[in-house]
Parts: sequence; structure tokens; C-alpha cells
Amino acid sequence: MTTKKVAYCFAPDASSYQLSETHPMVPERVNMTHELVQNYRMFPRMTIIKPHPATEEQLKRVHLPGYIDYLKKVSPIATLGLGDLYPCLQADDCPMFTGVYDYSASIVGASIACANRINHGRSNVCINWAGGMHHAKRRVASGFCYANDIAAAILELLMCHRRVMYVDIDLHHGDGVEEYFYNTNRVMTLSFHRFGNNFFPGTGAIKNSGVGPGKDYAINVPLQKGIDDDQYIYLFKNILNKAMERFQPEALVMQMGADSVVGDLLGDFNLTNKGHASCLENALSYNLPTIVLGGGGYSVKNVARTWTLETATILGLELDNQLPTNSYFGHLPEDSTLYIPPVKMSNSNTNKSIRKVLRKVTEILDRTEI
Ligand code: ZLS
Ligand code: CA
Ligand code: ZN
Repeated sequence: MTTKKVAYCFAPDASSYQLSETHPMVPERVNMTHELVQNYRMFPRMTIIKPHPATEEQLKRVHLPGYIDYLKKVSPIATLGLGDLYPCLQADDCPMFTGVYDYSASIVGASIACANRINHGRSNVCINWAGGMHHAKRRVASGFCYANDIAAAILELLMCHRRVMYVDIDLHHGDGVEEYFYNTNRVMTLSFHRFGNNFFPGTGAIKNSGVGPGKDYAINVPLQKGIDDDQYIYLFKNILNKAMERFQPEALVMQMGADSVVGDLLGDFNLTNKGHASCLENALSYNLPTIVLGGGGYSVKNVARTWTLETATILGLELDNQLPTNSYFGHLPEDSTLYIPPVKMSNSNTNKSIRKVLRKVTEILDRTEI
């Protein structure tokens, strides 16, 4: 049984926006998760927090002031889906939309609220499923991410913690977060991601492992299509264990992008949501103060299933496979269950290639000193 003090940060305003008519990023998935978590009766077991939006000053700690001014200025008049008329935003992936500033500020505000709870020792684990926007850069939006809530939360944690570990199991490389902390040894970034053939964002090779004092503190784990639970969990546990041993962090930030789960609209991994959640369970076993964030995830019902299961994992609860009644899932058999099974598909990762990745990453970690 868990004895962790858990806080759940929820900003309803962050989930009410639409990036464009056809955009795969659907903020509503956070409301779906919220309703399932509520209907599984988990709320009495956590402190529910309604965060404030980030202030302009807080946003400008992680972004170029001109970029934030620009987001604020265009935000009220932007038309749905006219992204390519604007600079700083990457065409189709990051369209300008009405409320883009408020949307970004509320996500960042929620992740900062998590960091503050951790800093004051009020919670051991703090959740923000709307967060995890790992591609946003100092001066530009990228990959569906407008403001980097993760970098903002890590900066806050660094005020009270000597070393912060960042672990990213989103399907995509956590390039934005890596870039913010690429030259420091106070943050270790560890991303597992689909890599090769220019798969977005194209960065995250093993050999790119940091610069200056940050050399060997940016850890990348490139993977191919079809990876299964056994291979992923094997790599995750062994790499995290080694990283924890070498780096001895005082706080942990988990990016739980659910696009690495089987059946994702943009992904082709074969992880079940139980496998995905077991990575979180393993990370929590280090008993560090931890922020748990969302991220990608484009088959929205699977995202809600995964983050609901993970909320239960944090609370140390077992959930019934039968989903409780809710307003998003219908009555079809495939809509009635929580657990997502693997599928039969080709797997381009061999056990040999997995062992090779582990060996190369271990070589880098073995060079780190604290
Ligand atoms: O990690 O692959 C790309 C860039 C492009 C190809 C797609 N076109 C539209 C733009 C240029 C090279 N972008 C990726 C971004 C993936 C971001 C992942 C975010 C995260 O999960 C964290 C939250 C991409 N893959 C798929 C799309 N973009 C994409 C698919 C469908 C659409 C609709 C809306 C927009 C245009 C049509 C779009 C993008
Ligand atoms: Ca990742
Ligand atoms: Zn992703």
C-alpha cells in the first residue's frame, strides 16, 4: 500500500481548446481522463489542486520575451487553423488558435504548481496530465507544444534540489527539455523514443549526450517500431537503475506521453498500458519527490485509459478492468475495458539490438561523476 501524499493538478480551462479542426492533439483527452479518475472514485485519495495560470514573468523565464508578447498579442484574434500566417509557430503542427496564450499559461501554471508543492514538501507526487509539452523551445513553438511547462517546473525544482532527473517515455524525443539543460550537470535528461528515417523531431541519437559540464548528462534511448513490453521494460529498468545510481537525483520529473502505447494514431510501438504504467511504478519505487506529467497521445480513449491506470498506480490501487459509466466511452465491447492488449505486428527491435542500446547507454552513464 502507498503512503505517498499525492496531489492532482487540474486546470479545466486547459482542456477546452482546439488547436485546429483536424489536429491530432485533442486537449479534451485530459477531461476524459479526469472523468474516469473521478468515476473510479480516486479523488478522495488525493489533494485536488486548481492551479493559477503562469504569469507573464514565469513564461518569460523559459521563453524569449518577444515570443511570449507575440503569443499574447495574437491570441484573442487568431482564427482556428490559420497557423501558417504566423512566424514562431511551425505551420501545421502548431497553428495559432484563439486562446493559445491562455491555453499555454494554464498548462505551465499547473506544472509550476506541482513543483511548488514538491518544493514545500506538501506532496510526494504531483500530477498534471495537461503538461508534458517537451518540444517547445525558448523562441519557437514546435511539435504541438507552445510553452515548455517541463522546463519551467524543473527550474522551480532546481531552487530547492541540487539535482533533478527528467525521464521521458513519450514516443517522441524530448528535444526541447534536453536543449534547455544540455550544458548542465544539475539536470539529467533521459528520453526513450522512436528514432530513424527522420521520425519527428529527428534528434535523440545516443551519441548526442550533452556539452560542457552537461556532457554525458543527456541520455537518449533510440528505438524502432514494434517494441514490446518485455523489451521496453527491460531497457527502462536497467537504464533508470544505472542512471539513479550514478546521478543520485533529489527530485524526479516523469513525462508520460501515451503515444508510446499500442494503437496510437501517430505511433507504432506495441506497449500495453500496463507496460507503460509499470515504467512509472518502477520510477516511483525510488521514492523521490516526483512530478508526473502527460505529453503526447493521439488515440484519445487509450490516452484516458493509460493516464487513469497511471493515476491508480501512483495511489497504489488496483482497478477493475470494467470501465465505470462515463460520458465519453460508449456501450461497444471495445469501449468497456481499461486494459489495452498488445497486437500482432512486426518488431524491428531485436533482443540483440536492445542489448546493444543498453551497453552503449551504460558506457555513457559510467562516465558521469557527481
Ligand atoms: O511529442 O512530422 C512532423 C513535421 C512535419 C510533417 C507533418 N506536417 C503536418 C508538418 C511537418 C514534419 N511533425 C510531427 C509532430 C509530432 C509532435 C508530437 C508531439 C508530442 O507527442 C508531445 C505532445 C507530426 N506527426 C504527425 C503530425 N505532425 C500531424 C498529423 C496530422 C495533422 C493534421 C493537423 C496537422 C496538419 C494536418 C497535423 C500534423
Ligand atoms: Ca521520449
Ligand atoms: Zn509524442
